[in-house]
Amino acid sequence: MKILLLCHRFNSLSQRFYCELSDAGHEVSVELDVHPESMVEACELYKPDLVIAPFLKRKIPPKVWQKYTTLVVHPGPPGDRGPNAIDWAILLDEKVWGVTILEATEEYDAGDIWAFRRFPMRFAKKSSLYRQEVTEGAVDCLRDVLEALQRSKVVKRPQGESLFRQRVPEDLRRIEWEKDTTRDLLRKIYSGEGQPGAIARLEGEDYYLFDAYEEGCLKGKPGQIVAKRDEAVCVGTLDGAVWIGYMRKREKHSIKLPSLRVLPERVSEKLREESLKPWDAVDFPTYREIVYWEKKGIGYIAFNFYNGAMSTEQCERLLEVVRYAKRRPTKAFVLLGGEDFFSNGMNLNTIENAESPADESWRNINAMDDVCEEVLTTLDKLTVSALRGNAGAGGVFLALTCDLVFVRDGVVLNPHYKNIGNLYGSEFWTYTLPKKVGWERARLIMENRMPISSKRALELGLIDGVLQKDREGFLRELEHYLEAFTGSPEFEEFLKKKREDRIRDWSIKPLKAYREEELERMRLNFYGFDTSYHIARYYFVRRFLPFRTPPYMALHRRIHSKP
Ligand code: COA
Ligand code: THG
Repeated sequence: MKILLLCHRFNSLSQRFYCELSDAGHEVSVELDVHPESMVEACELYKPDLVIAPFLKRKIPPKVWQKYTTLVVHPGPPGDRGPNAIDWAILLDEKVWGVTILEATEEYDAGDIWAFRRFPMRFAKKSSLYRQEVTEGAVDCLRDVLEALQRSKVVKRPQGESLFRQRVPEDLRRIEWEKDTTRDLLRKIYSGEGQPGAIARLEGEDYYLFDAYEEGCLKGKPGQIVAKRDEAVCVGTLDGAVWIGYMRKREKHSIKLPSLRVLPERVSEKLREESLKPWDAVDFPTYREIVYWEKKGIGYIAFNFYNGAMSTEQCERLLEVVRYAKRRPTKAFVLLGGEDFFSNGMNLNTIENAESPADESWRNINAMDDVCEEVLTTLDKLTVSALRGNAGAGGVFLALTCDLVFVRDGVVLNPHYKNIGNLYGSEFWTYTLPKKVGWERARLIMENRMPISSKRALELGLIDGVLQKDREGFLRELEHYLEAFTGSPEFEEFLKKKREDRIRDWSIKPLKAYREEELERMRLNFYGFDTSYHIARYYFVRRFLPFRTPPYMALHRRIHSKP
C-alpha cells in the first residue's frame, strides 16, 4: 500500500510507525502538519491507499478523510478523547490506560474505533509511558489494522459513550509546596513531562520543572532547595524531598536545561553537594544518572541521561565510570544507555545555552570521543552495548564502539548525522562503520536520513542481534547470553582474536588518526562558513515547527518535483 503519515512532528511514535510500515513492505510518505491545506495537497499529490496520523494536533480537513481512509492514534482507551490524554490519566491516577486507533471525523477523536489496547498504568513520566506502553500498544493496533485491511475484514466499532477532556489548565499542574505531598508533586511533574512541564516557584521565581525523582533519605522545608548532585537539585516537600533534573525558565522559547544551569548561580554556590558514586549501593529511591553494577563477572553501566542527550560534563562523568569498569576484575562490561533512549549523542540544549556554542560543540564532541576511545581501547574485556531505547546520531556510533551490539525489538535507530545541519560526525564512525558493513553500505547508511528499525539494522549488518521486546525479558536474555558466552571455552579465543585484530588495524592506521580526521571535518561544521548546523540547532532546541516538510520524508513532494 501507499501510506501517508500526517504528523505534528516526526516524533518517536511517528518514526516507529514509519519503520513498521516500511518493514512490512509498504511505501510510506510523511507530511508534517504545516497547514491544513498542505494535508489536502499531500493527499492529492500522493493519492495514498491509507492515511494515518500517529501524532497530530491539528484537525484533519474533511477533504482528506471524506476521500481517503484516515486513521488517528489516540493515546487513551476507547471513549477517552482530547489533546492531553496521558496527562489526564496520570493526574487522575488511572489504574488502567490504553491506546486507540480511530477513524478521523469532523469531531476530534469521535470516529469509529478500528483497534485498541489496554495496559496497566505505571507511575512514571508521561514521555516514558508514551515511549513505552503507548508506542507498543499503538504498534499492535497498527498490525491489527493492516491485517484487517489486507483481508478486507475491517470491523469498526462506533464510540458509544465518550468523554472529551480539554487541555490540562496550567494551574492544575502548579506545584503547591505547602499542600502537595511528594506523590502529588511527582504526579504533576510526571504528567507534564516532555511538554509543557509543571510550574513551581523556587527561590522567588517561577520555573517549569521536568525530570523529577523521589528522594528517600534527604529532607527539607517544603519548596526549599537542600542539596545538589551533578546538575540536579533536591527540594524539600511536606513529607520528604524530590530531585529535579531539568528546568526551563518561564519565557516563550526558553530552553530546557539541567537545573543548575537555569537557577541563578548564587543558588548553586551555597548548596551542599550530595555526591553518590555510580558504583555505590543504595537501598532507597534517589536521583542517579549513571549506575554501575556487577553480576556474574559482568559489569553493567546504565546512563539515563534526559532525552538521551549527553553534555560535555555528562560524558566526563561517564568516562570516569568506563575507566572504573575497565579496571574491574570482570570479563565484560555492557553499555546499557537509558531506558527510553540509549543515547542521542551530544547535548544540543547545553550547547545552545553556552556563551560560545561553537566552542561548546567542540568540547562536547571531544568528550563524546573520549568515551568512545576508552571503550574501543578495551582489549582485555568483551565490550557490549545493549539498546533498550532508541538511539540517534552520535548515540548510535557510541554503541558501535563495542564488540557486540544488541538491540531490543522495537527500537528505532537514526544512524546518521544529517538532521541537525548535516554534520560530518565523529565517535570513530569512520573506523567502526566500514569495518562492520563495508564502505559502500556505510555511505548508504550515512546518507539515508530516515530512521531504521532494529530488524533492518540487523539485515544491514549494523548490529549483532535483536533481543526480545519486553524490557525485562530483554535484560534477562542479554544476561543469559553474556554469562554463557563469557563462560564458554571460545571466549578466550574471542578476546585473543579481538586484540590481534585491533592491533593490526591500528598499525595500518592509528585510532587517533580516525579521530583527528573526523574532528577536522567537525571543526568546519562548527567554525566554518556554512552555518547550517547552528541554524538547525537554534530551531531544534526551541522546538520550532518546520515551515515545510523536507522532501526527504515527503515522497509525494519529491515525485511531483521531477521534471
Ligand atoms: N540534544 C538535546 N535534546 C535532544 C537530543 C539531543 N541530542 N536528541 C533528542 N532530544 C530531545 C528533543 O528535543 C525532545 O525534547 P522534548 O523533551 O522537549 O520534547 C526529545 O528529546 C524527544 O523528542 P520526540 O521524539 O519529539 O518526543 P517523543 O516522541 O519521545 O515524545 C512527548 C514526547 C510524549 C512529550 C510528546 O510526543 C507527547 O506529548 N505525546 C503525546 C500527545 C499526543 O499524542 N496527543 C494526541 C494528539 S494531540
Ligand atoms: N478528526 C480529525 N482530525 C483530527 C482528529 C480527529 N486530528 C488529530 C486529532 N484527531 C488528534 N486528537 C486531538 C484531540 C483534541 C484536540 C487536538 C487533537 C484539541 N485541540 C484544541 C482545540 O482545537 O481547541 C487545541 C488545539 C491546539 O492547541 O493544538 O482539543 O479525530 N478530522
